[in-house]
Amino acid sequence: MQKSSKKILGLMGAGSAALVGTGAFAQQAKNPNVIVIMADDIGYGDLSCNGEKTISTPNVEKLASQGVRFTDAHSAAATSTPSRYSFLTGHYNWRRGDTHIADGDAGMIIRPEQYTVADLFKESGYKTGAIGKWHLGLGDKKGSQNWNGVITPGLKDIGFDYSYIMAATADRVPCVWVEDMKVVNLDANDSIFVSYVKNFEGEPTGKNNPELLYRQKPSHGHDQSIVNGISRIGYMKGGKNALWEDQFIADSITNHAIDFIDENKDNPFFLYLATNDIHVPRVPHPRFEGKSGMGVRGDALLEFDWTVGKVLETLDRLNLTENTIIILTSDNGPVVDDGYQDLAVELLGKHRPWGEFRGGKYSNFEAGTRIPFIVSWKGVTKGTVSNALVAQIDFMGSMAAMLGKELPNSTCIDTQNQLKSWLGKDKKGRDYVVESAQSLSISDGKWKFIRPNNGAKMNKFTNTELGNDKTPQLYNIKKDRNEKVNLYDKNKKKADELNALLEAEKSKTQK
Ligand code: NG6
Ligand code: CA
Repeated sequence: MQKSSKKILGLMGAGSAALVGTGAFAQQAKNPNVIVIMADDIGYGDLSCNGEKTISTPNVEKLASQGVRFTDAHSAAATSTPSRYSFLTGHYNWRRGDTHIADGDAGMIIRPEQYTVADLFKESGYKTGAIGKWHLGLGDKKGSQNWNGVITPGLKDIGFDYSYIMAATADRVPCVWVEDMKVVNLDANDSIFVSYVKNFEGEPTGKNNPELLYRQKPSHGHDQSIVNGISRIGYMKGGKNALWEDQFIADSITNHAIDFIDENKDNPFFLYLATNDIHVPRVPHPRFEGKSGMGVRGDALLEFDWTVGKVLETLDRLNLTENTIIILTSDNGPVVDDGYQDLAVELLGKHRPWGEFRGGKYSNFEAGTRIPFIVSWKGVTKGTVSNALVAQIDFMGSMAAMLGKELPNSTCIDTQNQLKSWLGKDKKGRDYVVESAQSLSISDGKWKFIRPNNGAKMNKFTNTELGNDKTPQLYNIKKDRNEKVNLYDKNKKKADELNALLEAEKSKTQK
């Protein structure tokens, strides 16, 4: 794998040159700032701009009112690690066997030699930052990190000038912030130890000491080390001063994002702002408590909306609104009970996190990977709705086009220049998208084909229909939004066509 090469991928097409020269686009400064707000587990129906009347997310609505809101946008995968891997590299997760949901002590999945979107911006003279949830491994090898020193390789080695991150997820140890590859607030006399194999002697666990779980109890899994009265996945010991407090996670992420924007107001910047909301354990700040009427899951959605509001406010204050592209999306579809007894199921009421789609996080069905997607560039986009077929994996190709940069002959073989569709100027978008969950699926916007799979029909813990079936599935997703009628037997020709496209994708290799 080469980081850069003289040989160029033929991605640019009628990219930046054509767009930059025309209309409103020409009015904009050459190198707009780019902020990606990557939510965690927020479903298509979880944001009020997408039509559900059960929740109100006004700041996201405001963003939509000045951007392009997409109805047919897709993440590459139905869980975090593989989805984020694809987003940041332009390379499908399923081409590798090691992008499954990462432990908190996983080694770096994106290695320093792999080209990333952060490299792309950095090479274009941007300051680059990653703030919030990471979940793509740190350090060289699983379990090998020095949590008490410099954790290397780290985000600096894959293009991020600045990082302030949680190593994995809020429900996985270590429960600490890592800033520029070092644990924040670490007391030198209280070293941190992490293991995903066995507990440290004398340390309580959710399993053995349920009486210590004063904040949230697990509904499934999550019964290992206890931090702040919540048991997590994995074992950790020490680092008392460095432990995050769950109710301040969103504030901490948001404040660091604001600081990053402030510090870079005079130069182009790329900020990957990955919220912890609304992943489990859901512990929003007390000021959101009870505000949604849906319990902590709904309150965390309001907290997410607050973060969006703070970003918009900061850009306004610094006069950067017109010169900043904001992309708001989510890593995968929604889940209600994801392992803690937080009353999310009981208090959901009529709210449909998945909108009109079937399944959810983990699923081959549409709600697994059909995600919220808004692209806003004030002055260029204008509060429209687009039904174009778009995919997160095109971030790399589209941004390269915007920057007038050619992508190196690297692993980013799956990304396309979709800048025109992302800015609402092309109504069609991609010819098809590939999605991965339990199986691989492909959709051309009208037809969706799911490969046969022997997996379970249900995730019985989260109560999610997984979309696994021993026979191939073909749905007319335009009409049959809920994937109820399998048309495979009636239209084998279409299924074969789509399957052949999938096969062709699978055999594509690095040039
Ligand atoms: C699952 C966890 C779930 C969540 C998920 C990753 C259990 C029982 N479930 O294994 O709670 O952490 O992994 O979510 O442990 S993701 O959004 O980061 O992919
Ligand atoms: Ca997720």
